[in-house]
Amino acid sequence: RAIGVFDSGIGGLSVLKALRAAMPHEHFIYIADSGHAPYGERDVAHVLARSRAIVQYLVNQNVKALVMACNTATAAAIHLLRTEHPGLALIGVEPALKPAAGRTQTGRIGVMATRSTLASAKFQALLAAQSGGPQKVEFIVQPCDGLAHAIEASADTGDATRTIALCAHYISAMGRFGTETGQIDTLVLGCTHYPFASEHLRALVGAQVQFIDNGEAVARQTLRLLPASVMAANAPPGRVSLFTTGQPDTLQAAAQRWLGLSAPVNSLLF
Ligand code: DGN
Repeated sequence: RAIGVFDSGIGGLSVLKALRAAMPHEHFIYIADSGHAPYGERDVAHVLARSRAIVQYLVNQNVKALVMACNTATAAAIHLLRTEHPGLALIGVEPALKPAAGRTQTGRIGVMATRSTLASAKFQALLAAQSGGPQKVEFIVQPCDGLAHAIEASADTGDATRTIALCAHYISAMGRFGTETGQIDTLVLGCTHYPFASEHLRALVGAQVQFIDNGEAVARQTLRLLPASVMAANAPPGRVSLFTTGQPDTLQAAAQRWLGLSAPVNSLLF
C-alpha cells in the first residue's frame, strides 16, 4: 500500500522529497490539483470541496496514510476530513511558527504564506499561542498573493522572472533582515511551494537568515503514525506515481528538476 500525498500543485513535492528521504522504501502516490489551483486566494468552500474529492480518490486507492502537503488545504479542511475519515492516518502541514520561535535570536520572525492560510482560524490560533510565550517573539506575517502561482508557472519554462519580482516585493514589505537587534533573523516558509524559491529568497535576505519549513517535521510525523510492521526495511526503493488534474508537463518538469524523478505523469479528470 502506498502513502498518498497531495497539493494544489507542485509545492507538495517539497514535502514528498522529505518523505522519501525519511522512508525510501515506501511507495507514494502524488496528486497535483493544478487544474483547480491556486488554492491560496480562492474561497474556503472551493479548497474544501477539492480536498474532499482528492482525499476520497486516495482512500479508494487504499492508501495507508495520507499527507495533505498544502498549508492552505490543511488550514481549510483537515479538521472536517478527520471527522469524515476517522480511521485514516491523515497528516497536514502548517507554518512552522513553533520551531521558528525556538530558533530566533533577534525575536523577529517573518512568515510567508497564502492569504487563505493566514486568514484561517487554525493559523490565527497558532499565532496567538506562539506570540504569547515567554520569549516575546514577534511574527511579521506576509500574505504572498501570486507567489505559489508564479513558482508553478516557472516549473516547465525555468523562467523565474516573476517569482523573483514577487519575492523582492514581499521581502521588502516585511522589513529589515539580518542578525542585529530589530532585524528579522528567521523566515518561515508557510506554503509548500516556497522552498522552491529559496535560492531567490536567499539572495534577497543574505546568508545568515534561517529558513524554516515543516517538510521534515511532516515526514517524521508520518513515520510515527505508520505501524512499524508495514515499513519494508530492506525492500527495494519505493516507487512514486505522479498524477495531475492540470498540465502533465508542469508536474513532469518540476518532479524532474527538484526530485530527479523521471516517472511519467498521469492525467486525472475530476
Ligand atoms: N502549496 C499550497 C500551500 O502550501 O499553501 C498553496 C498553493 C496555492 O494554491 N496558492
